[in-house]
Amino acid sequence: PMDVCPLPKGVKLQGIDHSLDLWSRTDVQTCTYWGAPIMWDGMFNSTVYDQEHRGRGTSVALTVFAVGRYLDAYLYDFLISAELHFMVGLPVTYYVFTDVPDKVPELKLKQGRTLKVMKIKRHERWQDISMMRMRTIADVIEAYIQHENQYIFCFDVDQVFVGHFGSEALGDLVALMHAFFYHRPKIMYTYDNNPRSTAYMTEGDFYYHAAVFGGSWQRVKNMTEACYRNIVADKMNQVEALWHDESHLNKYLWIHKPSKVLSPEYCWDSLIGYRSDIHVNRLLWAEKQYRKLRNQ
Ligand code: 2GW
Ligand code: MN
Repeated sequence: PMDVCPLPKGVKLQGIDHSLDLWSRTDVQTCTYWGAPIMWDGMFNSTVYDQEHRGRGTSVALTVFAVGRYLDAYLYDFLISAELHFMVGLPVTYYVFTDVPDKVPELKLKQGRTLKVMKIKRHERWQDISMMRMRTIADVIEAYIQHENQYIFCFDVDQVFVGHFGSEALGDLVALMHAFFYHRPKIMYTYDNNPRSTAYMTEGDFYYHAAVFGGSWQRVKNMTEACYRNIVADKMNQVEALWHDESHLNKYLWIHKPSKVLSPEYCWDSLIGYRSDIHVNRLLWAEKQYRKLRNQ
């Protein structure tokens, strides 16, 4: 309901008074052609969103996977930084999925925030570790989240919050513009290019990054189930999409348009360097430790 494009000052839409919003970005695309806002810094007043969500009693689930060495490498910094910046002021339930539950660091969380550790089995291939998240997310929504949280956000673990990532990012179905591709011509998007894969696509809207997606539990359940079904269908045909779960996510979001798109300010890679349209960093890619982590 709050997924609306910039409105004239003073207009109230579904309970949200957007007259406090600044809507001041003219250097970037702020709205998709199907009417979803693209959230850039300077477009919104986060206090308005916080007030609305606190009034509604919104609570948010966060899922993150830390399997094998990724736990030691990334999980602590991810969680500590989420406490400082992710949905501050709202109740948050962290779901940490790992094969080594004993290694999850004990953290003192802020009031209203809880952490649940879920043991999962470790897949042989890293591609499967990544892809099977879709199934696990759908399952945990079914088992727990649907009864406890209205919204869910799903994250890669190899990143660190460095700035406000708040309730303005909540919406029915939320996807993130990939930092590498948002300013590039569509011809460079790395959609799956194999007609035998269910993720195959020849045109799209944006290249979305699978490191961050979210929405209402209903919409995210539908999306993760559909992606998982397609991943299984591909396995039956002995094909694998070019960028694994990310390819399936992009295909789904081409057919089912997101109701809100996050700018790359919501997941930036410092290695890209300075860009004048990136006004703030909210989440940053952690340094890749491929040599240490991928050759085990
Ligand atoms: C992944 C690759 C190679 C070796 C290990 C792993 C690995 C991943 C692992 O050992 N343990 C683990 O918990 N993971 C989880 O999968 C972790 O949450 C991690 O953030 C996520 C995705 O793997 P990652 O971050 O190494 O892959 P990226 O940053 O290249 O991810 C993009 O592409 C992926 C598909 O290839 C996914 O779509 C991901 O969401 C994208 O950001
Ligand atoms: Mn990652």
